Amino acid sequence: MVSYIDIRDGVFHAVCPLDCPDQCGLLLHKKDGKIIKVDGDPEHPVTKGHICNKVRHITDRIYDENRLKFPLKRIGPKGEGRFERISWDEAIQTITSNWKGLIETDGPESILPYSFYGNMGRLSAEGMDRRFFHRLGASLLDQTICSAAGSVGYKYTMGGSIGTDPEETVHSKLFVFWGINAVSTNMHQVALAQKARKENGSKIVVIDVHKNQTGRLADWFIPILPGTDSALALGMMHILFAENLVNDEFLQEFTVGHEELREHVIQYDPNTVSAITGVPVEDIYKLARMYGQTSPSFIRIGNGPQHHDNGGMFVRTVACLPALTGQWLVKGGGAIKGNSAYLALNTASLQQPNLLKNKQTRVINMNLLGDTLLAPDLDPPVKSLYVYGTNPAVVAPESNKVRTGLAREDLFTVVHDLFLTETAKYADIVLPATSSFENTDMYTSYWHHYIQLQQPVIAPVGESKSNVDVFKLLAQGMDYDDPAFLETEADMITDALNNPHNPLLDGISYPSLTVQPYMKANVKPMFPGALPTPSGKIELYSEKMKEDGYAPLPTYIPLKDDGDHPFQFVPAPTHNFLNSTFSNNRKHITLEKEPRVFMNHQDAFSVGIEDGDMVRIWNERGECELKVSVGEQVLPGVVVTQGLWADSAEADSAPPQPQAAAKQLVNALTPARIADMGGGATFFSGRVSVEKI
Ligand SMILES: Nc1nc2c(c(=O)[nH]1)N[C@H]1C(S)=C(S)[C@@H](COP(=O)(O)OP(=O)(O)OC[C@H]3O[C@@H](n4cnc5c(=O)[nH]c(N)nc54)[C@H](O)[C@@H]3O)O[C@H]1N2
Ligand SMILES: Nc1nc2c(c(=O)[nH]1)N[C@H]1C(S)=C(S)[C@@H](COP(=O)(O)OP(=O)(O)OC[C@H]3O[C@@H](n4cnc5c(=O)[nH]c(N)nc54)[C@H](O)[C@@H]3O)O[C@H]1N2
Ligand code: SF4
Ligand SMILES: [Mo]
Repeated sequence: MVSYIDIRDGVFHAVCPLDCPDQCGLLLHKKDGKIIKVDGDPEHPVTKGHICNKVRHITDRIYDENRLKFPLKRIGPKGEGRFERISWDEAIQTITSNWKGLIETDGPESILPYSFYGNMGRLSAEGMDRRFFHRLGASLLDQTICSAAGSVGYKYTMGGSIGTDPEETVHSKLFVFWGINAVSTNMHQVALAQKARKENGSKIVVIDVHKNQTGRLADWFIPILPGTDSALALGMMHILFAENLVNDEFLQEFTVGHEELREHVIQYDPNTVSAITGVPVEDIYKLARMYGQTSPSFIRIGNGPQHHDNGGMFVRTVACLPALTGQWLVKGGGAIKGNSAYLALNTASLQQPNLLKNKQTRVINMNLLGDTLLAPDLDPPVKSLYVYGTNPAVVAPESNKVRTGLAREDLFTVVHDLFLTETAKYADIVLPATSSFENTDMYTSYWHHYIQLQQPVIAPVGESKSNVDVFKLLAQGMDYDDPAFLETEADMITDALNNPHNPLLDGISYPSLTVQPYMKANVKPMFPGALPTPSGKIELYSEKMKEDGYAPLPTYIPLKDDGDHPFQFVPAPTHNFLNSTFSNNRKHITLEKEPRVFMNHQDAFSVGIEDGDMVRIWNERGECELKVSVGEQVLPGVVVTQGLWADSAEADSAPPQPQAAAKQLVNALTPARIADMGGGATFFSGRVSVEKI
């Protein structure tokens, strides 16, 4: 639907749609019907006019000449990328007649929706799509690729995705960025820390396996071996208890299991912990004492250490630290893993699982896409895949398996995206998607507490359509006449905001969002009051974990055996891309330059590799080729890459590389093993060999 603002020029409020905690308020400058400039909105209470470079250049993406403008059907082999234009009628007709056939022959669960948060809009990412697939009775997707393990781990300790209000962290005296590359991935948390450092002399500590931009701005950077962070947190607890740096009143009143924990952490003495983590004994003491003696202290828990075999237990463990020193009662103290619970919507109204009519549909873990597509005995087999808001051929683990699965001749694949992504090249039908500035949608941050409405600022590019509109068309094509598919975006937002279980949304409505660009959840102090854990307190000991088969106390569990390769492989995200988004846009590729692998000089010396050499990185799952950067940025035994690069670093539609020949595809090497909790991903728990080419 085109709104009145489409025809006017001027400056318009907008919200960043990307999967980034900051969810910046934007101002779009529009002239002659086109966005000519993107700025931060100085009025946004948290992001205050500052935005990242990626989004400053987002118009290069929105108006990229390669944006999809029409529906396409494949005319060459899967993966090759040859398509021809078709009409929307033909596209919808082809998809729905295929699905009607599959429902007859194999049942609706042979159809698998595969999506993630390429656009964080709640209607786009989990609105009309869910209604549609519920009505169809498709397989359900368990969206585990990002923060599933850590969210479950945090929940065992704290009861839900609730943490410190980031606006208050400016009062903190100590910021611990733990496994988060916040300069790239949460820049406004860094801005708050820098303000505190400047105004109050606050200290910034970064604990990471890679001295990246965030490590470089720290007052103290602590390098650690991958997957060993729980041991470091337990070593800190050992010292906090031993040196009586704990807050006994807080422990008594607000926690369960502090006596058990005190006994339990005796085994994690600094010598033992140092041997596990690679952190020197004196640094473990220094860190524990700094943490125990500084108040307020704030821990920003990142996604890095939770993308491991033991990632859930890491977050569960580190989430105990603020309780030991009573930080939850101190303004600006505490921790943030994620804050999504404060803005929890009425998902039953938004997603309408009632349309499933009590059918139990199977659930497929998205990290297992390759295995799922290749499984010989899955009943029913997945015969159709509908991909939107994600690019699994690049971002999913074990990508060679994923691509082999996508190449299956009997798999009917539809991809809805703004670009002909690596995944789209395998599709039978490709549908063009609008950018978020062409749609109405609602955005809730998972870090700060603000909610924002996006209304269309520009007209859809070409014949592109929003996710909501495509699912409405698909519903029509399937002859579904449920009222759920007739609702407007405004209706859906109203449904979603009307959540009797979340009083923090009181007063926030669709009409109020149309006049107030930024509305905040009515957040109250967390203590005193009951937490959503079984005991209502912070669970240092968790009976629920015991029931679920975990150690009930925080515990260090080593990574799984991943073969005999000498290096731990950490393929992390990068500054100028957002996952694989922007990896196909010329401006962003130019900013990012080229993909590299970071290696310690001792390792490089011992295998005869020099800075700037091209190396082959390989294991049983696959290989890739990158330029090496030798130095002190990583510990010996660890290699790190940054960025999910496109198959071809050329922004134009260069001939696609055949399957498994994409040289920069780091996920060819990553394991599709499932983490300890929540079905999470283990991108950083793989091992590799490295050799000079
Ligand atoms: N610029 C940019 N911003 C982004 C993204 C992006 O791709 N680019 N992605 C977005 C998304 S979807 C997410 S989930 C977030 C993720 O953002 P973050 O929370 O920052 O998580 P990661 O970038 O995955 O990893 C963070 C850090 O963990 C380190 N690390 C890896 N393993 C370990 C370990 O075992 N221990 C410790 N201590 N550190 C470890 C890595 O070196 C990396 O510096 O960022 C979002 N924002
Ligand atoms: N090696 C390694 N792999 C990783 C990670 C890592 O750290 N290392 N991080 C993992 C994490 S945390 C995450 S969250 C995943 C993320 O991976 P993805 O969810 O795949 O994220 P993107 O690569 O940004 O792809 C999003 C796609 O959605 C499309 N899109 C944007 N808006 C819309 C829309 O409105 N409609 C439709 N239909 N499409 C749209 C974009 O054009 C883009 O192609 O990657 C994971 N993969
Ligand atoms: S990607 Fe993050 S930092 Fe950049 S504009 Fe969007 S919300 Fe802000
Ligand atoms: Mo993510």
